[in-house]
Amino acid sequence: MAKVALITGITGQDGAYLAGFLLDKGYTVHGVKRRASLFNTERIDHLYQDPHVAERRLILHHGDLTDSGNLTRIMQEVQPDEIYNLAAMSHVAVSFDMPEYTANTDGLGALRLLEAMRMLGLGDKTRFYQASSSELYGMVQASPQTESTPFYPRSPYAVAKLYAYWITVNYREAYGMYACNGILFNHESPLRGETFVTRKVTRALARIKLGLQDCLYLGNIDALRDWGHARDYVEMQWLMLQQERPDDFVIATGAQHSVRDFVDAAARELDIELAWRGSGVDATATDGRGRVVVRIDPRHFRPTEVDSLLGDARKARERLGWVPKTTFADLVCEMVRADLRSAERDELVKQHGFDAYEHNE
Ligand code: NDP
Ligand code: GDR
Repeated sequence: MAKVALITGITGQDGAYLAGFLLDKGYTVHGVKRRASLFNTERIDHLYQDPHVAERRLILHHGDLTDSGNLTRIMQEVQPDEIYNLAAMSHVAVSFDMPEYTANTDGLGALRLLEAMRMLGLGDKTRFYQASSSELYGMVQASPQTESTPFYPRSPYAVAKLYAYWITVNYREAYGMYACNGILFNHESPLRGETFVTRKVTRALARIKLGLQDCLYLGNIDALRDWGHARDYVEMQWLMLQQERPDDFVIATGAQHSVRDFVDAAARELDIELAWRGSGVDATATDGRGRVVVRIDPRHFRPTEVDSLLGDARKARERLGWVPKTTFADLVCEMVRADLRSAERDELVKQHGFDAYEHNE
């Protein structure tokens, strides 16, 4: 019998990679997608199967992490072997604008799923993965961070994820459920949302290269992150649910770069010669022709920042056989190439007299 997985957040970056990965493994995949006024399945359209086709292996359900009844009904209908809770209001900066909604979705959402599992008596059958985050470490207490480094969340997003982390541990300990936290450090890809810093950079620089955009506005370019590839990380999400006993794991590359390093690496891929001047809010970067192509916009600074994250994934390496396959350089290259291609498409559209709208944060 094929295994059945239920993925919340299937329309997001990780959801798309994980759905593809599980379908390749022979799973039947059910996904929860939000109702939107436009189609919102762009990332999984290549996996989409016409609902009129019999024997479908990818099935989407309308739902929302804020709606307990809806989640319980979907779970009852699907009877999943594995649940991957990837849905979240995942933007740290936006969580300062929407703290209550973030708590409801990212914190209570996990509880709603766990409680539905318990009420439906799925505790013995179903395994649960919670998308926990390196943002839990926030103001870091030790470096590099491991599973035992104390948490100090620095945003409404991270505080909500802290609740989700502990409620997952609590349901595991209280009810013997197979429930795991993956404490994943930043992971990126061409499918990354356009307002996260890496994708914002690769997209903007590709457009600047083709003359579709003048300038990239950033916030704290000195922030340090441990960036990996989403494709590698979803495999670990799956592996965590294939172990004999449930446990929590850090997933990270163990290499750290600043936002400024990322900008430089992306510029190099595009043969843009960047020259930086100044620091902090006064930093700018010019291209080979002396045009200012990167500026700082104080709007992008957060009320409380996470300055530096670096993961130590030794436990995952030893127990799950974790080896990140994609290097930082390969990640940047793949993202730049994908964004250059879509900028070329926009350029073509513009040349033919159609509007190519610019979303420049
Ligand atoms: P994305 O922002 O790309 O995807 C989030 C998904 O959640 C989307 O499918 C979104 O739907 C859905 N969603 C948002 N709010 C709700 C809601 N109220 N009800 C149901 N669905 C909702 O995130 P990623 O794929 O990058 O990340 C996946 C998970 O991993 C998230 O929980 C994130 O917080 C966590 N994480 C991510 C890391 C990273 O570096 N990417 C690192 C550590 C943790 P829609 O498409 O309609 O917006
Ligand atoms: P992060 O990712 O907050 O780490 O959360 P993001 O890419 O948003 O920021 C990384 C760092 O870059 C700095 N930065 C900017 N960030 C954005 N978005 N836009 C800018 O213009 C900009 N300029 C500088 C930020 O201040 C920050 O220090 C991501 C999300 O995927 C979370 O859901 C996940 O839990 C964590 O990664 C691990």
